[in-house]
Amino acid sequence: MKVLATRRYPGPAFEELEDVEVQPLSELRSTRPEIEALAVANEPVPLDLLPGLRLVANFGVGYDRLGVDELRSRGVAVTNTPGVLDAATADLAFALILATRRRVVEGDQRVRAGAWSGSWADGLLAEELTGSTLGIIGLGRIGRAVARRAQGFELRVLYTQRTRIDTDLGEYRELDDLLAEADIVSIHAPRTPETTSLLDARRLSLLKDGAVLVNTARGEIVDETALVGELVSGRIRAGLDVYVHEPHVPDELLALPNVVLTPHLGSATRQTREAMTRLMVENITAFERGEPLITPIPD
Ligand code: 8YV
Repeated sequence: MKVLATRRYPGPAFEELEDVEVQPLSELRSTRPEIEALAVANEPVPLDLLPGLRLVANFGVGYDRLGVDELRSRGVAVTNTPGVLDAATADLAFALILATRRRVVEGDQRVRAGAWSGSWADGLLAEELTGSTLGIIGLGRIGRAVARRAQGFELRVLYTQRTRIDTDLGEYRELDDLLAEADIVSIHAPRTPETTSLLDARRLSLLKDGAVLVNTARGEIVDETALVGELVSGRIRAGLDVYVHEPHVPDELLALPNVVLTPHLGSATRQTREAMTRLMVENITAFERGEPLITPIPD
């Protein structure tokens, strides 16, 4: 089966693909009817150029940019890589929670600028993390991994979720109540029509003064213009790994001390990326053998 991969995906499993061509989608110039499977990283799939496509194997758990409705209507199977990136993404959420809450980047910049002139007591006082309240939006696999880490920091955990679940990982709250009560809010929901702009200007205004918002999910879940307004005013703090128009980051954020910015690093550990490649390749080979897909996207 002829596979097109939009890049050489990391790790040894990629070498197991027998008939693979590596080419970014932006370089496809003509129709390629012989391509039956596409290995892709949440990029829009050009079905007009790939009329023979039967499988899209996504490198990543989120598949919001693939154009899934169109793929389904043409009978193209779609897989993703859930589970293997939960720990890495939860770890990054905590890195952002700690960095933002404890003003780590401001401290780093002060040292590098040669501006650390006072004593240990000279400013940069933060709010304590231990004992504070964490609100998790989306208690799926990644949200639960964040909740488990929160226990080690003695955080009180609130969560909100489309359907209320029975769990001892946190207390359920309606979204608006969670936003008003939490000291830190971390987003772990997929981007869907229901979650796009879920945190709009009204909901952002519910956050407490000095609250921390962390987003390692998708930029589109937050109204970015409203978020920029809240951050420019200095009312809240944020740790952001995702943006609406990646790799563009709103200019207004770049000089702000109350924001920590990372370039979509959620799954970016060697072990996790290699496991993502392995799961993607296993889905492709299962399809090729006519076996059930390992992780088809949910209906
Ligand atoms: C990927 C991600 O780096 O899995 C996801 O949903 O956002 C990241 O792990 C990105 O989607 C590229 O596939």
